[in-house]
Amino acid sequence: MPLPRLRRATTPAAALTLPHPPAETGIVHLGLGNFHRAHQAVHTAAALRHTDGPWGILGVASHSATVARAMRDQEMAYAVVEISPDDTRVTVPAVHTGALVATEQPAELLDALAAPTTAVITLTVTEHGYTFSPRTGGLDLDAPAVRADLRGATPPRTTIGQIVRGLQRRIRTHARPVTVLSCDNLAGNGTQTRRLVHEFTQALPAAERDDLTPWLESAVTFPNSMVDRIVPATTDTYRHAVATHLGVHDTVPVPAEPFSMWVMEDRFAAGRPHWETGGALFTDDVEPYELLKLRLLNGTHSLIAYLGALDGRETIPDATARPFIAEAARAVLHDDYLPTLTVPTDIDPDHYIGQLFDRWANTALGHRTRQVGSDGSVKLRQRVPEPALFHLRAGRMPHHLALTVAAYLCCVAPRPGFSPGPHATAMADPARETLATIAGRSATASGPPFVAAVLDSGLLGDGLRDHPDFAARVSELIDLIVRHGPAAAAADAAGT
Ligand code: CS2
Repeated sequence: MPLPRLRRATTPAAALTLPHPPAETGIVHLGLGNFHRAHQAVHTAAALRHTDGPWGILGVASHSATVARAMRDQEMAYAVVEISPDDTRVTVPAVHTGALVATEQPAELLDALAAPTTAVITLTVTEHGYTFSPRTGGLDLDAPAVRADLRGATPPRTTIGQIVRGLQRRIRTHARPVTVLSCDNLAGNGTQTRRLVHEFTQALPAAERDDLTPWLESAVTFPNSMVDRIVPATTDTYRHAVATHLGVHDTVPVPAEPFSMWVMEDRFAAGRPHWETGGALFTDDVEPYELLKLRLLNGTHSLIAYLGALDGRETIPDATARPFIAEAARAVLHDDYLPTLTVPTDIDPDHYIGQLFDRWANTALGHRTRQVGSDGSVKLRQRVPEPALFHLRAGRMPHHLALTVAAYLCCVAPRPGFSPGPHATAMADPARETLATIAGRSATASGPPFVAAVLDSGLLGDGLRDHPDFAARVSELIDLIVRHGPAAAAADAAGT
């Protein structure tokens, strides 16, 4: 007999983290992906268990309708399947009050952003969703979607365009304050979002700017935040886990590791849930937490993913089980990233690092190298250039950061006669075309001129183009990967 579909009524009470879904929507969330559903939604449900409030979340999917439709079919319920090698826990946060698809319901989206009851707009749209210019790191005013949003003849499609159009409507109707909270892996994610919103506003025709700029200054805050939870893509394994644990069929469960961390600045313009009772930490200075996580976890993760994919490994735990990859991960973490950080006083670095290796080794989770390796062009810019410059300016070569860039370029820049393997080939990256063009101009995707041209394109920020020694080291390591494989390159980076 087919299982009943997951709905609040069919869910065993023990799995429901909230006895009643919130009645009011106080948060509009852009980016209804797995990460949000296993992180912010879970922390919000945990907070609401302690202190009730008008903090239901309206989830907005940017493009794909699958999750939003399934959630609507399931009365906004979905399961979080928390997986560790020895345990599986299934819970149902049910904290959403609705689910929209931005491309299908643009008017509802703007209404929600402008609603006087909306106090917080949160975002998990991935690094790629911020429409950064690959050259300036600011808003990409050349991107056709950004230009269309600035013209405003059609509903806004970019996240920044949607936010600004929503805020514009807000100021025209009631001008109540609101907070925009980025929960993406960007250094200074609030500061960067604020910059993009201001740049978009400045690029609007004068007549359309209303009093937007002074109002943005006085009524809208953009706190910085650090978010952390490993959340792979959903597969049938997790649907089966829900069926086994809850006896219902959920088409869109979310897998997650047990670990979860959320640190934010307490600068909310119009109130917020008591997230501290749901496991979040508030601080005046998020930067040390952000950099710690962005470099030690995300930076090392990228190296593991690229070396792993080139070595034919499908998952991160498979990759870290390879001694040369575990060694390279330790080296990049300890030698190249750690010296660039001020570790927050409440974190014990040895414990934190030990935990990272345990988290990456979570075989039950099956996080794929292709998922972590995707969008490297936008991710690496947040992870690699600053630490690399820290060392280069002090006259030291960060060999394992050079290896990270080399392995990335081997995965996504085509070179004749070399196949990076199926996991690298499956990595999506907005810069694939640009890299192919640069490779075409340099005759091949290796050699110092190719790497110099990549650095010159601004793909990894500005500073690295002034360090030809870094380009030369990346080029040597590319050569080793192509001729002898990733293990040989890792041995060379380690100086062995
Ligand atoms: C990963 C992150 O895909 C990636 O680039 O490094 O998604 C990572 O799993 C999360 O940031 C963990 O919090």
